[in-house]
Amino acid sequence: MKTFLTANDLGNLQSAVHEALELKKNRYAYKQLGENRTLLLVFFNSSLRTRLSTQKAALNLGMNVIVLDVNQGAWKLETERGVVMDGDKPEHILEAIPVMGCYCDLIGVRSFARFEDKEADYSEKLLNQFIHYSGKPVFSMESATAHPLQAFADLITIEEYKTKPRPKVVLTWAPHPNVLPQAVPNSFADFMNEAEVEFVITHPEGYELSERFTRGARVEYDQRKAFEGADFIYAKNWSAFRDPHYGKILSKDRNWTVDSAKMALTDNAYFMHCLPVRRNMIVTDDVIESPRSIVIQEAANREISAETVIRRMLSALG
Ligand code: AN0
Ligand code: CP
Repeated sequence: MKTFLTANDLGNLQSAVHEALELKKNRYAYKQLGENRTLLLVFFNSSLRTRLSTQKAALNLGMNVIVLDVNQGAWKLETERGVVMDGDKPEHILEAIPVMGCYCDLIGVRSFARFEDKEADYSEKLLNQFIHYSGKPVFSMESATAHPLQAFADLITIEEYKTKPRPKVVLTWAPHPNVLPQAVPNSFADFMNEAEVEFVITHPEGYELSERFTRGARVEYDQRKAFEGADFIYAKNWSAFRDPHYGKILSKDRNWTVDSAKMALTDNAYFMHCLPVRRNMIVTDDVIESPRSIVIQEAANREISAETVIRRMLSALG
C-alpha cells in the first residue's frame, strides 16, 4: 500500500477488519518489522487522538517516530507556485516536502480543508503534493476531504459491537458553533457504503455531502424517523458542501442535538463520535456518559486502525 486516503486503498474491507482484529490480540507481534524505519507525522492542524494513536501504532511496530507541528517552530510555508515570496513565508512547500522525505520512510499528513477554494480542497491538493514530491508513501491523518484512519477505526468498532449480521448505522448531523470539515462524514460514508450495514444519513436540508463519498446512500431528512430501529448512532457536525454555500454554517439548530429522547427511538443503539465532541451541542451529557456510549472504545481503536495501515505500508517497502 503506497497511499491511504479511501476505503478502496484497503482492498477487501472485510479482510482488513479481520486483520485489524487479529492485530489487536497481539499488537506487538510485528515489533521487528519497523526496525530502523522512521515515520514522520506532519501536522498542519491540532490533534489529540491522531497524534497519540499513530505514534503508539508506529512504536508497536518498532519504528522511530518524528513529529513536526508545522505551525510551531517550523518556517511558515508558501503553498502556491509562482508567488513572489516577499511576504511573511520564508520557505516554499515544494522544497520543504522533498526535504521532509529525506528523513523518513513513511509520512502521515494532517491538513484540513481550508475552505478558500473548493476545487483545491476536493482535489486534495496539499496531500497530493506530499505524494508527488516527498518520494515516500503517504497516508492521510485527516486531509481536506477524508479521515480514513478514523473511519477504519469506526468500522472495526462496529464489527466488535454489532449483534446483527447487518446492523442499521445512522450518520446524523448535529450542531456546532464553528465551520467544520466534511472529512469525517465523507470517510464514514465511504466505509459504510462498502460494509455489511444498512446505512442512513440524516441532516437538515442543504447539508448534502459529496456524491463521491455518499454514492447513493439513503438520506432521511427527518432525524427522528432515521433513528427508528438504529443499532448505531454516529453523530458529527459538518459545514455545507454544496455551492454556493461551501464551507458555510447553515444551521445551529439544537433540535438536532442527540439526546436520550431520540436515543429511545433506536433499537438500544450504541452512540459513536470521533471526538473531540462539544457536549450539549452535538450530544447531551447523559447520552455520552451512558453505558451505550462507545466513544472511548472507538478512540482506542485508532491505535489498531493506524497499526494495520502502517504495517501494510511497511510491508510494501520491501
Ligand atoms: C475536526 C473535524 O471536524 O474535522 C477534527 C475531527 C477529528 N474537528 C474539529 O475541528 C473540532
Ligand atoms: N478523532 C480525531 O481524529 O481526533 P484528533 O483531532 O484529536 O486527532
